[in-house]
Amino acid sequence: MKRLCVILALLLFLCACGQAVQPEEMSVTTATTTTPTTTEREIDTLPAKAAKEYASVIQAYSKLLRNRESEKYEGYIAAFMKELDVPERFVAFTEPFYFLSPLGCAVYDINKDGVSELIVADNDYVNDCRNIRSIFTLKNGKPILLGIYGGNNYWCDIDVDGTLYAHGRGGAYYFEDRVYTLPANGTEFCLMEKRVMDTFDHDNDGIDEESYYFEKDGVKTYLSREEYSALESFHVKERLELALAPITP
Ligand SMILES: [Ca+2]
Ligand SMILES: [Ca+2]
Repeated sequence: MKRLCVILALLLFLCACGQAVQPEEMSVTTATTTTPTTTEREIDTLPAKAAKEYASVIQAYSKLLRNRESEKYEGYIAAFMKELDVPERFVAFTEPFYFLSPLGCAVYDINKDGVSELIVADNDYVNDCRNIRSIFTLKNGKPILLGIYGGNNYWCDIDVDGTLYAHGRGGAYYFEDRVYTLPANGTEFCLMEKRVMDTFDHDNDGIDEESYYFEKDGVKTYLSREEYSALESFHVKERLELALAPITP
């Protein structure tokens, strides 16, 4: 059962990242985390123009927060997906909506193409991450969902250069770190690289297998535990300090 839950959670994480689903397996351990530099930046949190452009998103989140305890919450999530015309690849990924904390939002031109993206995030940090919940951009004046993040074991942070760092954990057995960038005018984040630590007992013989690997451009390279831990590119370097405008329920 534990294994099933972990795999299910992993599938959801992969789905959230807009990638082909490859059910690999699980792992233990503590991932090495480098403490990011946090730079205070003056960001116009939510200018009137952006508040208007992204009003449908902000209102949709308000409605979710307001009805968080409703018995019909599932229906509210479905309505959220429909109202915002959420791309098919995200529709089944509802887990994050069951773990909503107080939320805020801000705009930032992640890919420096002149269009500011809307970033919805928790007001509080989680696991030393900003804990981004979703990111939207505008296409022909309409908000388009680029990604949904978060949930019980997932969190996500962003660097001032627009690089997105997504982290997923499947119990104590599996850790995955992914690095994404958003191309100019893009409607999807591109996976740049990922690393995986997997110490699940795959053959169920009571002994955990251990594997560590790095993946880039579809090429998987297996590593020793030391090599895995020495990889440094998987955590935010200069965190984008978002001064969030609260989303009121
Ligand atoms: Ca942009
Ligand atoms: Ca085994």
